[in-house]
Amino acid sequence: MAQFETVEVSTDLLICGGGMAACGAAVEAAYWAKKQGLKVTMVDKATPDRSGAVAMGLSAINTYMGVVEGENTPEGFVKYVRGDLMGITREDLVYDIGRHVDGTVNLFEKWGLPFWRDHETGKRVRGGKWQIMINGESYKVIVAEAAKNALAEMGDKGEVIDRVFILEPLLDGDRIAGAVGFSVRENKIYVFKAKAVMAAMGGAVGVFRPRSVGEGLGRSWYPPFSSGSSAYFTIKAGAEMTCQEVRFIPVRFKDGYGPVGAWFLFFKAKAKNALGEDYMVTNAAELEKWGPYGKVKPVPANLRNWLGMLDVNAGKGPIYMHTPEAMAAFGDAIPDEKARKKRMKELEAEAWEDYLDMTVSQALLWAGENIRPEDRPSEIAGAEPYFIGSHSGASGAWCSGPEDLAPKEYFWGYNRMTTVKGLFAAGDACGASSHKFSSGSHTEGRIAAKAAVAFIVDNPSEPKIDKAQLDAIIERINRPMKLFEENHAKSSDPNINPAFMKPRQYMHRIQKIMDEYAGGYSCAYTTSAKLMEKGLEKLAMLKEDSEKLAAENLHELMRCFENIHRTAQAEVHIRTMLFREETRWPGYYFRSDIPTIKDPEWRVFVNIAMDPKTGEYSLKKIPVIELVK
Ligand code: SFD
Ligand code: AMP
Repeated sequence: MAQFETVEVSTDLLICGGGMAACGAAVEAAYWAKKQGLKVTMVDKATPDRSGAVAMGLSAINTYMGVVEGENTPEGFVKYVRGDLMGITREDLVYDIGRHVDGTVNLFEKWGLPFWRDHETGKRVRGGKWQIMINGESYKVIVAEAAKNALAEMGDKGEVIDRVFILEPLLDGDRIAGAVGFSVRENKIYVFKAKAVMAAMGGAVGVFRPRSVGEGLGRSWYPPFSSGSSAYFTIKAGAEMTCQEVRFIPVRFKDGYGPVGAWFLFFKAKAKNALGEDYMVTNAAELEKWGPYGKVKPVPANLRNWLGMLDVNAGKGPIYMHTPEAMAAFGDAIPDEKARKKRMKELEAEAWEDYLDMTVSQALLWAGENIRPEDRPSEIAGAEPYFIGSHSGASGAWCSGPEDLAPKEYFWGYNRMTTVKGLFAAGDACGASSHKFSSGSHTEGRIAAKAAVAFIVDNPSEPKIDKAQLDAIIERINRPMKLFEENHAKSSDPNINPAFMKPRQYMHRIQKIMDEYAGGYSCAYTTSAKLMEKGLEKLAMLKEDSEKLAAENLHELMRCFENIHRTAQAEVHIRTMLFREETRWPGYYFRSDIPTIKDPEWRVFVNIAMDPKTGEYSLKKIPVIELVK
């Protein structure tokens, strides 16, 4: 068996991930670290040019205030996010994004990202109140280039390491000391020693059974390579986690997973049931049941889902996005025949570009199913659950807020530092501040990096590495390939063996458990205490069996540990849903044993932490403090 070489990297700030938040962190850290003579290292399991959620590009920037233009304010943003999350959000964190995000968006344009501009006014074209339209196929390439340039300008104090999968945190008592990872291309284990570490490894996909199975397996809305590493890393370090029950169920164009935002907001399309009824109108009375949040405008994303689901459950599905109607309405408003035809052609191009910029598979599916959006409506459906702190979910680490805004309960020294000293989180990794999206995640990376550099300046001592902990991790990395090597000859098919389990088999098992016991799409996102207790029992057995994961090559080795990362996310999710004795986000999940919202009793955050020494979980309620009236 090939031996792993151990490579040691000493740095000051270690940025784990190469996505939107990590690229923001790199740009900002380079600026502050240069002044202090500090080193910054960014490590991505892929390569930042095309890694993470923006790999395929995007067609809109979903968070742009337009403060200078007088369009929105950070206060308005806080009210919007609070409403959308049914009252549960960290207003200090959300406000902090709101007041800084426009500066980040301006940088994107300076770096070369093409924005849609109104021909007459020259203004950026709004997709919706908070969204602006971009020609964003190369969005990530542009953002990554700026990050790499910033680090390159630091000379030997700045480095980007590609294709290294970050596996485990290293701790020195209650302080972070670095991380261990392995190359997915070479037999190398990387030991990173750092004074501060940023977790920016995205969200979690593939925890639940996806709708796309069989030949469609791997197709998902959020990237399949976001496998819960941020959650695992922060949980394993002992950080307090928040909102782990708040999964996101995106309604998407069915099977291609094309996002719906541009259709609802820019094209002003309506979604209707198979009888042609607008469920947002016919089911509006249901909103009364969900307290003050049913009256919020726009209707919270989970309640929009819920109203649609009621029709599907009543046998009125499928639900269709009425693209032809919406496109025709644009044309009808133009009396001149020539101008109307020209506008219709533009609209057709915009409809296709929306997906060619962001979700190519949707454009392929339209082509494959002979769908012209101007002629035929498309089916939409709720997808499998995702864990994504930057979008309309909220799961992530519990982080300190900004000094000038955060109440004392939410402040412990450094902005976006987790409850572990020196460990920071941004983007999907940072919880309770939803609706950051791509621009807000980059902004949060910048905020966190600035604070991380300040932490390093205040805490310049080298953390100590615990040799026993490191040796155990290295042994763990070696095990799956060793297991394969020693046992594969016991059967003729390398995937079926009495001595081991391949990562794909493990993945199917965790997805089945989560789907059936924790409210996956095939159970209409419905669960109950008894189901969740059973699910936890099965997860415990799965965790035992994870010792039998085997890998034939480095790629499968990564798959093994991706699954182990997903399992940590799965466990905190079930435990937190079980703890919260209400149904607060119908349309995301529904507790059939406690089917109502309980305000104000449960208008609280639920935080969960694992003790790294014992592996025991503890949960607690934390008050929601309203800052914006
Ligand atoms: O339409 C490891 N998002 C949208 N944001 C917008 O602003 N506009 C949109 O139009 C958006 N839409 C959308 C979006 C995403 C996707 C997939 C689609 C459509 C189809 C959301 C944003 O993309 C999202 O909010 C941010 O990208 C989040 O940023 P961040 O940094 O938290 O996550 P990332 O960009 O996915 O990066 C993660 C990085 O971590 C790496 N990584 N590296 C080392 N070791 C490990 N173990 C690692 N695990 C992961 C990844 O490689 C990556 O570099 S719409 O639907 O609303
Ligand atoms: P999506 O494509 O669903 O991810 O949505 C993109 C953006 O539009 C996000 O900011 C959503 O919250 C928002 N959005 C999507 N659909 C609607 C809707 N029907 N009403 C208001 N906002 C929406």
